[in-house]
Amino acid sequence: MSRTIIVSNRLPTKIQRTEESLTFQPSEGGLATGLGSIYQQDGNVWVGWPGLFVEDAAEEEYVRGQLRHDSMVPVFLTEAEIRDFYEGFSNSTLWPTFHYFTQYATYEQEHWDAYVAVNEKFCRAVLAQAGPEDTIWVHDYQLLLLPEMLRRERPDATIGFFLHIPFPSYELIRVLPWRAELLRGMLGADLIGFHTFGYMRHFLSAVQQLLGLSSQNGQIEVPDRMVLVDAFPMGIDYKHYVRAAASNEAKMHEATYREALRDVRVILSIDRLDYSKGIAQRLRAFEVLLQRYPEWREQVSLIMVVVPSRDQVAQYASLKEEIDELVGRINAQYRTITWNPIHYFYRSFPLEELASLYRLAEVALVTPMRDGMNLVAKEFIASKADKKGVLILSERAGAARELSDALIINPTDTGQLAEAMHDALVMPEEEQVQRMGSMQTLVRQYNVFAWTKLFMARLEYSKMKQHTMATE
Ligand code: GDG
Repeated sequence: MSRTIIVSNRLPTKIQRTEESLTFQPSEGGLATGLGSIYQQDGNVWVGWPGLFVEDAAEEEYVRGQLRHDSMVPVFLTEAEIRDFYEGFSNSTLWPTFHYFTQYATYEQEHWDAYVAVNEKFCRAVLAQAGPEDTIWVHDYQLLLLPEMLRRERPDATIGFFLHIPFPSYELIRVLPWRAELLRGMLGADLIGFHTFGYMRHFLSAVQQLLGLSSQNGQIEVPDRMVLVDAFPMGIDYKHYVRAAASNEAKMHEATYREALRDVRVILSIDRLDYSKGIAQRLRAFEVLLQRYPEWREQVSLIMVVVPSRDQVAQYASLKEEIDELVGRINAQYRTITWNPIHYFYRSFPLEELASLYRLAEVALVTPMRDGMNLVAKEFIASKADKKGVLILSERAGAARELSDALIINPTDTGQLAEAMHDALVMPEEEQVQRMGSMQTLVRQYNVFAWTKLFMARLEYSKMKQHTMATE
């Protein structure tokens, strides 16, 4: 019987080290939920890094044993690999390049060498699990070389690859010293998926210009095989967010916050700390709103949740300082004894508290400079049972391709963003309900389970097509 092996940099689990022991908790990420229905059945497994440095062989054995019960197989990284592969090549070379921040990208031979070595390590771990008939689904930018490495060892395997971040224009890809190797690595797959057709087009153009391989209808002919390329916009577990928002716990938190905020109207933003998310620009736009429309002072507050992330990488530490300073300055300038313009949280919240913030907010600000998809936008939509609320969405988030009933803005245009906030605050209820209703229909239907099913079906189809071509 054929099995499915999911491979991603991080396993869908959170392991924390306390003084006496390690604690294991399932992670709530969208990918974990979406693929949960696959990897925990029929002997399927998920291969990935458990997210922490494991000290010795005994501890490795213990972690391996614990994860085995939940169909997970760990790939352990050394401290040098965490530094050079993860913080280095993945987060200081690929992440900035793919998000159009080339000024932050570094090009270090040592980081590249570690990237190759860790992809090989993942390859060995997958091969130890996978038989020749198995389906392997590789995820994201940390593992771009893996499809080809697997293909070399298992020429007949069914291999899918999905990129969760944008695929940028050829002009950015061509800057990378290892651009051809990276593209060839991806082409080891039978099916390559992106969130949008735009990313897919950029990929096809890069493959054409850098490898000289042309494509027709999203099919690339490589020696001996066809590679299929397509767009699969990722969704969320819709019902999960509806339920969380309807829970008593979320309602209780909401009531407490409303009382504390004295019924001030709420604009909300939630992101990981990242320069791609446009957090500083958003703060400047909120300041413009308070300058241009003084009537909103003491009437509106911005609740801004920033989840700590990658603080070992230099740009993230300086972005944190910039945000701290901006929040401090704006609050000091505009606050009154009874009103705080910005409520800024640098930490993460449990799901029910997050849901209570989605309930509380009249306006959600999702304004990244670049974002593969952005799931927060979809979660806000799912949480609005009464359909009241307005989403302000950056034209450069993948989600903007689907959510055209949001107020779509250019995040670098602080004036336009401030106007959109004003428009959202004065939008008639009827219009809010109409816009939110049509976005809910879409997000409910194209949920994460539909996404998984579609990708797997397309992967099976691409393999079938290859067999037919080979026997013709
Ligand atoms: C990458 C791509 C693409 C956030 N704060 C808390 C919390 N979260 C959860 C959100 C959401 C998730 O984290 C963030 O997902 P995003 O999609 O917004 O962004 P990335 O983490 O950058 O993800 C992105 C995604 O991959 C999927 O392909 O959409 O473009 O960059 O689910 O709810 N969850 C909890 N507490 C928090 O404080 N519990």
